[in-house]
Amino acid sequence: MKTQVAIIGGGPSGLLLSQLLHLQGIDTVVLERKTKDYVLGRIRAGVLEIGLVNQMRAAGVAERMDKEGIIHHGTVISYGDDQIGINFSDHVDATVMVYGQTEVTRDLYTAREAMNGKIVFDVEGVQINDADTDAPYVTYTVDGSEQRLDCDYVAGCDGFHGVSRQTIPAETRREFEKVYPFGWLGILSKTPPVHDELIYASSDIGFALCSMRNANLSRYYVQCDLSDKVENWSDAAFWDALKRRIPEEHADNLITGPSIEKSIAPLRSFVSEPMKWGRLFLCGDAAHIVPPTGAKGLNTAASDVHYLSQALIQFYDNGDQAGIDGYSAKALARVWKAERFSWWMTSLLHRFPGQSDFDFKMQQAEVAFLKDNANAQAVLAQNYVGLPY
Ligand code: FAS
Ligand code: PHB
Repeated sequence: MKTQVAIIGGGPSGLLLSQLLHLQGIDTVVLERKTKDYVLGRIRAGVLEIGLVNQMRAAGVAERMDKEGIIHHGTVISYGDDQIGINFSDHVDATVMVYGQTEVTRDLYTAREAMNGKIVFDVEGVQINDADTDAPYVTYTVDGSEQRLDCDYVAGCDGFHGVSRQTIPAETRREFEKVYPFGWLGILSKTPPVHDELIYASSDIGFALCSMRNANLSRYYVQCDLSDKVENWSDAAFWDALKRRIPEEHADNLITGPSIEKSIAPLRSFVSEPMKWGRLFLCGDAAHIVPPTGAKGLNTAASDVHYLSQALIQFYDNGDQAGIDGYSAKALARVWKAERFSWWMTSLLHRFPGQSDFDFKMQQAEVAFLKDNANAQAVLAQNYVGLPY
């Protein structure tokens, strides 16, 4: 089989890239290790920056998002008894859209299938070959038979545990990592959200986040130990921990219910440079990971896809290689700003095991400055709604 762009991974990065390239007449094949149902069963991001919203609209897959998504004009940061309302429009001319990553991925699959996009599920043993030559090809197995896909370029959209990043020689890669000494225990419940905006809460016993998917589907998180296991957390224990971490006025209004999904995500900051090696490009979690505190994971994958799709469209349109050659530097410039904001939000709002009294005072001073200073709030708003592409 031959294609112009082989895309490894059928998550949001791979699907959005495939859709944007298809609309410009560029042929792609998406190779996905799991089934579609498995991919759609993963509960992840919930907040879309305007950049991703606009890409969904440009990709022609925004109808349901624009109907069911919820526009948010601000968010709440609470620290102990203090609550700081960040009203985005006081600082930037932008909002965010609350619409689950699961729905983004579902909309992309629906569009790809409606346009007869070539997506191969349940692939095994994907290998990227000769990426450092002018004739790369991908080999894989599906239904027990070995396959070869010749292509012009390979987009590694296969997430943190994929094969693409490992295809770049270790001596070429520079990896940067910070692992946080805690995780997030998240639940999904068919209950009305506790507040009409997200609440990022920091308390003496740890962090909590009140988020949502729609008027009757809420997403909540509490900071948990790295050694914690989901089975150790009953729903009652989760709701109790959440109530004790969020402001009393919200805790009193919290409507609880059975969890329909419960999972623990570790928190790490990670970047692998470069994001291009020969004719292989890395996109999204294949190249970088952020702690979800700043809602930047999916959104930074989206900016990678923007830069890469524009570069490939430019090349196939007129042979201009500038975008392709400049992809890694351009993507990384924005990636590192998302890493910084996610690290800052995580450092500000979590209780670190063994945190020194001095570090605790620094956290309190940072919150006090945020509360009192409009410029500090503007910086948070600019980063939260999404820095320009
Ligand atoms: P993905 O990991 O989503 O997709 C990669 C795809 O490649 C997967 O479908 C995988 O099956 C496939 N694949 C892997 N190896 C392969 C191989 N060898 N061959 C073929 N296919 C292969 N971000 C937020 O903004 N907010 C959040 O709350 C949030 N929560 C998260 C919770 C968890 C547990 C995780 C892991 C991530 C979370 N993220 C969150 C980040 C997440 O949303 C990612 O940024 C987003 O999924 C990135 O999309 P992709 O780059 O497409 O990678
Ligand atoms: C979510 O709704 O899952 C969510 C929202 C904002 C975050 C992280 C997760 O920062």
